[in-house]
Amino acid sequence: MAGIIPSRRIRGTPFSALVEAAGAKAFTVYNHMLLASYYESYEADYRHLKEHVQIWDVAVERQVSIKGPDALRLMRQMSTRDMDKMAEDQCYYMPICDHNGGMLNDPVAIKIAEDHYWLSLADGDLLQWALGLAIGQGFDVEIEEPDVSPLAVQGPKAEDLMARVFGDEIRDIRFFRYKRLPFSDTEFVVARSGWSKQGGFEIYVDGGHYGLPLGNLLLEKGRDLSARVGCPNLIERIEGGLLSYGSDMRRDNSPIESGLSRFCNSPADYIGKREIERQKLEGPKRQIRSVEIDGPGDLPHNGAGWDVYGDGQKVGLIASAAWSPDFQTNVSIGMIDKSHWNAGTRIEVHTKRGVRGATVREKFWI
Ligand code: THG
Repeated sequence: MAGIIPSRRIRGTPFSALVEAAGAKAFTVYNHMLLASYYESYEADYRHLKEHVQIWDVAVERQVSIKGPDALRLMRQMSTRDMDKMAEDQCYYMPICDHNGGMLNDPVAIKIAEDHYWLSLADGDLLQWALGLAIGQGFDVEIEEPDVSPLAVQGPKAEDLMARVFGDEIRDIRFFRYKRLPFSDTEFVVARSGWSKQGGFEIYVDGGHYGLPLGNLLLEKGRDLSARVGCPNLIERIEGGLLSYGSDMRRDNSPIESGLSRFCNSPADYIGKREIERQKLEGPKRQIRSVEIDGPGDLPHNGAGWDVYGDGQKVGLIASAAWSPDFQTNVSIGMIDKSHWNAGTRIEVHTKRGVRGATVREKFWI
């Protein structure tokens, strides 16, 4: 495939020079910004991520900053989670839904202050939803996309590398909590989070000009740890059941269908609550499932997903699949109808190169 031309619409990031120097071989577009898909290959990147430490340009996780006297009020309206229980140093993974419970995004929210939140977005123009709600109801809040770009440090050696740059304080940061830590003449929000199951941190780089100095320092201090520039890895995130909004679920799916019921516990009258509570009681029609697709590992890539059939009927869609070197099978994430979602059910996956057998599983791989 030919290259992508960056422009004001398809933006580079503060770390783009690092990504290019490291030789990213393929890109996708996410929040109107470039995101590397792999460097050496999906499999080589995967092996390295599971053994060492990688530095990821995830600036595409753009922040929507919501600040002002009505910030908490707006967050209570948008979030399926209990905003009043959020600690001052906490991050929340949260579905945000329309009035029918259809998912609009699944950001990580960060509480910056009592009257200030960042929503670290998945792919989608959620700023416009927040702005519309605020303007339409006359809320006293400022809503903007600040110059804040997450840099993720992921892998089993992430903690050691981070300690060399930010000090041993980072070792005490709990999962989905953050500390403000000094860097150069400023400080950054540093959270224990990230879109892998290998452990690690996300640094919310506030000010694009700090991007390259920080990235280069991490690479330099991580040389003997085999630190490399990397990116979220398709195989590893499927093994871990980390969902990609826009692919695995979208506006026609509720958080209950997306397997995110445990994050729908707000006592507030948030948007979408009626349908979400109904589905919690009565159960959804379909739901996210871990699906193992029979080998070999040469599934053709397919932008639209693969239709799933059972007993001669269409019973679902698989949007993400890859060969797993560790589990020696095709790992995948499917949205499967209730009739066929029980663990052990055999289904058929229709690909451009023929039909493959597959089995619904109880859980993801890692
Ligand atoms: N980090 C930040 N922003 C993001 C992502 C991120 N924005 C886009 C995208 N990723 C949002 N989607 C997810 C999906 C899963 C998780 C985080 C963001 C995740 N889930 C944990 C899990 O499934 O193991 C559980 C989280 C919890 O228990 O609270 O981490 O990665 N900044």
